[in-house]
Amino acid sequence: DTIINEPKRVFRDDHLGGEGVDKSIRKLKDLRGIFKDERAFENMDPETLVYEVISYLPVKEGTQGGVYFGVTSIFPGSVGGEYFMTKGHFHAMIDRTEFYWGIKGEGVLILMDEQRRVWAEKMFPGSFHYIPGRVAHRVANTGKELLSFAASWPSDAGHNYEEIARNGFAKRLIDINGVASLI
Ligand code: PAN
Ligand code: ZN
Repeated sequence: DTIINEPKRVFRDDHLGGEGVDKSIRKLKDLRGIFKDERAFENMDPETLVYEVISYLPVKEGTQGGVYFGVTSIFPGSVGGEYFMTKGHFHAMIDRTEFYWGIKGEGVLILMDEQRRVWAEKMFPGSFHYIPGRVAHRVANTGKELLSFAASWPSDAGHNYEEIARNGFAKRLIDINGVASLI
């Protein structure tokens, strides 16, 4: 009635507490095969934390008409010059779209269509990104601090990781003399 409730909070130190909240972490050992330099990968601690995702999933996965929200935080680092990045995926329902927006730090959103054409957008606090359907998406942290971004996607989108696990993206984001280069 007259009570004004506390809202949910979205930042890393004070996340979205409560029901429907899922936290997943990805360590280097969970990302085997995604970086080009396998030798550099083998020489790093497999327990190194690469990113975490706090998701607010208010309805069951697969529900039509629902919407999900998540905050991804990618730590700074690289494997043989290739920046720490998310696995990347197409949506299982491939035509499902998504919004990303930058909260903290610096990065690059890498996009790839089904013809394997790749393009990219810079991410920074306040940057806004629309990911069309049929487009795979991955984010790399190009900065020296934590990169956090928010995402919102339909609850029936699902994730298809297999395609990217098998064939990767057609381009990689590599640090060349201190410059992030898509090659
Ligand atoms: C995001 C991603 C998140 C982690 O919430 O799932 O950034 O990336 P990976 O899922 O590729 O490991 C999203 O795109 N959801 O659809
Ligand atoms: Zn997605």
